[in-house]
Amino acid sequence: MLNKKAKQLLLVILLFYALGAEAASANRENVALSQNQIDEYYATGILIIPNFFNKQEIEQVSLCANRLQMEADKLSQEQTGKVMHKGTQFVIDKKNNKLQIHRIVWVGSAEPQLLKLGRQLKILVPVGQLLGSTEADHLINQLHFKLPNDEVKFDWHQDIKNRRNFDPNWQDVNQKGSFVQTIIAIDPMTEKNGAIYYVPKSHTRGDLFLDKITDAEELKKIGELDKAIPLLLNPGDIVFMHPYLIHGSQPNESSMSRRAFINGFSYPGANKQPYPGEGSAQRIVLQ
Ligand SMILES: O=C(O)CCC(=O)C(=O)O
Repeated sequence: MLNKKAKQLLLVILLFYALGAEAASANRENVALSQNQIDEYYATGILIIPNFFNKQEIEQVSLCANRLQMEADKLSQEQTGKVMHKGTQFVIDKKNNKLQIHRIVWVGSAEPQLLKLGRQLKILVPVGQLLGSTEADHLINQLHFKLPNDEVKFDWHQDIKNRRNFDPNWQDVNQKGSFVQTIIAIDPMTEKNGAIYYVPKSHTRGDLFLDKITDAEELKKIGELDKAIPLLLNPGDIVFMHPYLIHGSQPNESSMSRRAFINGFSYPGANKQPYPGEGSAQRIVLQ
């Protein structure tokens, strides 16, 4: 038999766990997408939520990005191309003696705060809803820098191309693309500083193998690129993007940086290959 003190202690422990579980489920409810938002994502291929990261979170991402930019600059004095450093991959170049950062891959290894920020419940729960899964492989934890006049651009593509390039046996396991890309603006994204352009509803046309098209006119026709519109974002805004949505971006010809924090998650079993970066492509729980 338990004495009075032991019973009281047991009661306190039970209460503690009950309140904890309630708080956790309340959190999930607070951050879940509405059915309208899920419908919008599947109807247009894109869902934009303004002010998703608060000022403090954006400040944290920005400070990490500044440190990584300095690392990239230092590394580029010695070597260019794909450079592994502190478990993070720097894809860097020099053009007219100026640094070009094409991307910094798996940034959370060199800057662990970026992994934490990219794995917040408020990102994972919506991703779980869009994938229809309670687990995912965290494939992308990345920064894109478009520094003034650095000539960095991203050709028209569907993200499914990148998934196929990593794993030729990539499988659309959930029949809904099996991948969700999230893009958070660190700086304003405007038509002048190399905004991403996308073709609304293009995801409904499936994998168009745009990477196999070499003729610019044919690409324009097949991709229906004349329908493309700019993604205009403020710092902290997030975009959830379907893996078949056609998008790309032109160089930043303004005097203002255009940086973005990107996290991508795949449905379990879709990807079977490793990704660059220490700790990448891990299976994580989404709730
Ligand atoms: O940062 C950009 O301009 C392009 C981003 C992009 O194409 C992607 O995340 O797939």
